[in-house]
Amino acid sequence: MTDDFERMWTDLTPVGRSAASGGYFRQPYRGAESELRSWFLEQATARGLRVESDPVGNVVAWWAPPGVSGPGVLTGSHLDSVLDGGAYDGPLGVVSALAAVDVLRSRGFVPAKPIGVSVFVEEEGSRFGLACLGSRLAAGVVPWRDALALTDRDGTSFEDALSSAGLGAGTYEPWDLAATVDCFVELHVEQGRDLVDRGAAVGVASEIWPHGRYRFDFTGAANHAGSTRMEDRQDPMLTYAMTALAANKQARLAGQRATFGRVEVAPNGTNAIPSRVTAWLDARCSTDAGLASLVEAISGQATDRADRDGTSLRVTAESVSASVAFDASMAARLAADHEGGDWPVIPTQAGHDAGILSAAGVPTAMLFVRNPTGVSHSPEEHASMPDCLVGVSALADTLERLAR
Ligand code: HGY
Ligand code: MN
Ligand code: MN
Repeated sequence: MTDDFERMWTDLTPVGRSAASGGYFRQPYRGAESELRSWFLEQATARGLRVESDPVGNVVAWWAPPGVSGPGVLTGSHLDSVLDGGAYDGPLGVVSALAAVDVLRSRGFVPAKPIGVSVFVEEEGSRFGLACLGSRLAAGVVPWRDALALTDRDGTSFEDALSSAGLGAGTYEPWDLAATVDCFVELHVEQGRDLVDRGAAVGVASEIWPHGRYRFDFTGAANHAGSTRMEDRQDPMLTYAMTALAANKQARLAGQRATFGRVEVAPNGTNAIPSRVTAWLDARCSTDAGLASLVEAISGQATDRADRDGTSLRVTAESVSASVAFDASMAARLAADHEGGDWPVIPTQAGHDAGILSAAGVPTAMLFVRNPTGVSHSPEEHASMPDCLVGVSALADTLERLAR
């Protein structure tokens, strides 16, 4: 199993990797991500798996031995990355799923239900702004027309991106999840330090924190950076800066998370007061009510500041994911009775396709693999090869339990 996994991992390592930062740029329907999808199809075909893909490029490679049919056990993750992201977030779940099928076959295990290895597109929402776009479409929770109208930073619509990738369709039929998926398990590198602090290589997810992405449009008055007295300005950069500080303070007070990681300034000149600043807030809380009140508090303080600065503000929710509590009995069952003791059952503040399928009523679980630093969404993201291999065996054991 080791060489299978290591060979596949070596295949992927250079794809979409920046020589400057060592980080990954694998945005959907662009070179690197399309290369990864072709690689996946080759791997599936080499294993004799039956490949099904939908009009947006979500794909499942099925292992269904003769006489085995009906709703299957789905396992997989995503191949797209955030901008300058890590190697493990997403691909670890896909490669581990292929390697786990190899392990089960080498054990002579014959599944009583089909086992499908899945790849959902645009999980990060790093190109079109809506997190888990592929799995949301598959689950039927985002209207097709709305998805087609999403645009990237260059103004390219999702519809145009699909057609230039040779994908797309007049209409999109959500998956018949009840008929095709018995349950879903996603293996993912942990994005945090819970496992490393517990000295555990593998964990099971209990929940996903609710989280959202909110666009803040600050509008002011362009003017000369030199001849305009400070008291005469309507400077949206000032309103934005105070908002970023307020968000940080509010999140600390409430023990939650708030991040402004993306800002666009117009006209972005060195010697001119900007006319507009657009910034995106990523907010995450332990409860849905907490998320609503954190965003409300930040928006309220931003509006008050705008009034003082003579600027204006519009806040638009672009991507909101409600809290997900995974099936507790399924999590407990999968975490129990392992050599070396039960796996810890832990929360995550990161969103996943597993959250979308769980919310759509599919019995769902997540396995986490230890991340020695906890760092993610960064070139520094890492998991040790021994821990990755432990993850493959853990996933194989889990699939065996689910597909028996
Ligand atoms: O942003 C997230 O929560 C996840 O990594 N997609
Ligand atoms: Mn991610
Ligand atoms: Mn991920």
